[in-house]
Amino acid sequence: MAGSVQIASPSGSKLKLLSSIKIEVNGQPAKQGGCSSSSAGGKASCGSAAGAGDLDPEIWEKVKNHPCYSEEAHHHYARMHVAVAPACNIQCNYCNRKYDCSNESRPGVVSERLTPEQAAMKVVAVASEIPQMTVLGIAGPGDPLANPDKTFKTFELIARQAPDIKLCLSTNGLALPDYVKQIKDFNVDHVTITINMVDPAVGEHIYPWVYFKHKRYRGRDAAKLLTDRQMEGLEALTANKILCKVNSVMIPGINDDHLVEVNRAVKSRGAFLHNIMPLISEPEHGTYFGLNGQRGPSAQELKALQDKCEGEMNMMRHCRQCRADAVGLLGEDRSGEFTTEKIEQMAVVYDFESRRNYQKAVEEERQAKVAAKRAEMDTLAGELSDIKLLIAVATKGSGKINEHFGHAHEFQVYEVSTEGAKFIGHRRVDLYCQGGFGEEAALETVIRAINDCHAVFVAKIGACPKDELTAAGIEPVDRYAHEFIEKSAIAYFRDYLAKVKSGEIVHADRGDAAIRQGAFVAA
Ligand code: CLF
Ligand code: SF4
Repeated sequence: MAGSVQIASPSGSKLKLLSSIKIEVNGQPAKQGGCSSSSAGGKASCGSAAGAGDLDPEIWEKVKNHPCYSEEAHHHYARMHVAVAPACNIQCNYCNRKYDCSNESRPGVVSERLTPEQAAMKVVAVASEIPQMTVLGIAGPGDPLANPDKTFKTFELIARQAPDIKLCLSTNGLALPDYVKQIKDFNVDHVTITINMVDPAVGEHIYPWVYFKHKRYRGRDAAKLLTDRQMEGLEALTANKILCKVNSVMIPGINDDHLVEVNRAVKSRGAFLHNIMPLISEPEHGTYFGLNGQRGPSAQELKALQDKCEGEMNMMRHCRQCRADAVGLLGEDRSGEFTTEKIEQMAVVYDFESRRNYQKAVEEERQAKVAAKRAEMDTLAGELSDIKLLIAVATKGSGKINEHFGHAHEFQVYEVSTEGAKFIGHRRVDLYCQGGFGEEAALETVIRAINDCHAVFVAKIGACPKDELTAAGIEPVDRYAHEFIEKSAIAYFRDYLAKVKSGEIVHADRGDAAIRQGAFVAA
């Protein structure tokens, strides 16, 4: 039936509703689930790559299936955004307000704006189609807290209609201190604040103005007001045991060195995770920075800063700079499948039982992945070497090497050493395979994007790209097709070390790689 929603309770009974906001499960209003009683702890001893054994159990409950707060989870679980918040209360020099908020989005993307009612319908539709979708975020297209009525109305509707979905919010922080109580009352237990500076002398080069309590502030006064409000908001959130992530945009020559100080400031106030993102500043996006030639960082500059900041508070390195209406795993974008028009034609069945069963199977696969990695690590025991390699991986998710070279929209990059395999980022690329043929120009961009890698792991690859990658010094590897990534990276590294020791190869570091500019285009 067009536009209808059915909800199947865990016991299997079903209710049929007509695009209605009032949804009941077994005759009772559905309640918000999630982990609202958990303690954030404000501890910096946990982070994005941490697993069940590394974290306080209450925090693990909060992050274990949140694709942004857990690197490990992002291979398996999806998020979606609803673009219900158009207005903004500040101006960032990397933002053109024709497009989505660049604090959580790639510049140059325009999302489909929704009312809270349309947004709730969309969430139920997506959750019924994508059982691994566990988190709903509001991240624009402006600032969610500059649109508080729409934002909280949306959360209220979703909490009622899809109570097993975690709620997430991203803000520039200016209005945050005024909404901490509401955030807590609505069980929003993950909040991101974009903090690019803690020194107004730096901030005045990033923010031309902020608008606060009916008054526009400019220059250093604007930056001072913003940083004071951000710190106040962060402290209030962590005091209320709400898990906080801090996003920072790395702007070479403006705040790149200063972000180490930002890292210290947010860590001391209890932030859980720090996500340093590269500035994307193409002139065609029409931002102040883009039009004035401000460059973004290279892949190695970004990694060096992330490495420098990595301490007790881990760094998020798997951010994809989503769009404000993103849907799917972080590396994919299925928003085109869920336009309002298409949703109105869908017969939606929201089945808790099948969602739960799907997620149970995901957990079993995760455990198998961890066991395989541990077993492979045992074979490296006693190895002493300073060598570190980067490996690019073509994957569709599930932590496996399961994508063809020519079909990859991005490559995930792992650093492997005697310490093990660690996810360090992703590189977005142009699709090599176009209508059955290899595209030469795309191959050049792929090589530029993974130029710092020694090998690329793929499920399959043709002879032509194989030769060109080899000529560029990047070894194409398809012998681990459909196996787990980290286990395979460790096995490759062990063989590599053996070849270095035997003199078969000479190890050499590789060069830098380019971060692809341009808007995020749906696959
Ligand atoms: Fe969305 Fe952000 Fe919540 Fe994630 S995104 S509101 S925390 S559910 Fe995630 Fe996207 Fe990066 Fe954001 S990958 S842009 S960090
Ligand atoms: Fe743009 Fe977001 Fe900055 Fe507002 S907070 S100006 S929407 S990047």
